[in-house]
Amino acid sequence: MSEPAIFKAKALIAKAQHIVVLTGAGVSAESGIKTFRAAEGLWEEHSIEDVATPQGFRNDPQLVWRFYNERRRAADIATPNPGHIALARLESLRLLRQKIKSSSAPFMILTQNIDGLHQQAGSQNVLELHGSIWLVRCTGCESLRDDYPIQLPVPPRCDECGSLLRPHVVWFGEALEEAVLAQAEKATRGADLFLVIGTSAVVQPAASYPFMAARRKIPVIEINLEKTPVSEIATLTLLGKSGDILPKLL
Ligand code: BJW
Ligand code: ZN
Repeated sequence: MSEPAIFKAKALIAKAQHIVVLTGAGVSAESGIKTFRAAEGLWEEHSIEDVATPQGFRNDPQLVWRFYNERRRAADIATPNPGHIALARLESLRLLRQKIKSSSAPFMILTQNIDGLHQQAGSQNVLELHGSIWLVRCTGCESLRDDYPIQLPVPPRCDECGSLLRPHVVWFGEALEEAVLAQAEKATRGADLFLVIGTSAVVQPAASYPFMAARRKIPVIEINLEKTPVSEIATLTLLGKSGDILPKLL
């Protein structure tokens, strides 16, 4: 990746007052978390319909829980990589620099990831679009808990009402939480720079946010190993690992 591109990206970041960052599985790849759509990715080993849809869970909750128990184990041993840490540092520098109070935050991460690694790296303003692997929801009484052991019994049942528990994540065909959608759209409308990092940008509605920003003529910087649909509208596409590129942008 060329030095002039890094220089241009740094200049856009220095000028921006309201940075919104959309992240995907690629940002956690260097922490040892599998992505979805790569060769040897999660969707090569598992059928999407079986493990990431409400119908799949209804048909075989044991299979789905074995999948999420394995993901909980992987997320538990993972630690933030230099990409996560650079984003957290960028946010803290922005908070120090913020001079005027504004209704839009100076820095916000919209993550499709459920692993919690941005928060573990110290990022404060993180919106989890697809939920969290650490939250478990009761399909009966809707109670939400984060204090279950890393490996749950298969399938787990609610202490309160005995109903089946499910991971608090968003599967295909399920709507994102309304409050989450509203916050993501508000942040995107208030952004004056949009970064898209480590996502194939094919899953809606997350993939639509960089396009919304581009329609408002906001610069969009993409960081990915390869080109994606976002590359068509990006001001800059920086090809490479986010853990290598992000620290260079500070
Ligand atoms: C690196 C790297 C390194 C690797 N450095 N880069 C409009 C049009 C068409 C379809 C739809 C539409 N609206 C809705 C849909 C349907 C569907 C959808 O989008 N389908 C498309 C796939 C066709 N969307 C939904 O169903 C959504 N729901 C919805 O819209 O509901 C509407 C509704 C309203 C009212 C009632 C009912 C419904 C929900 C989508 C939920 C997605 N869920 C998952 C699972 C979450 C839980 C879990 O993690 O288990 O989310 S699927 C999976 O994909 C996961 C991810 O968050 C998501 C995105 O994947 P991501 O992060 O992009 O990963 P990859 O693997 O694809 O890409 C990794 C990238 O990183 C690659 O580009 C690499 O090159 C790169 N990379 N190493 C930098 N080191
Ligand atoms: Zn319950």
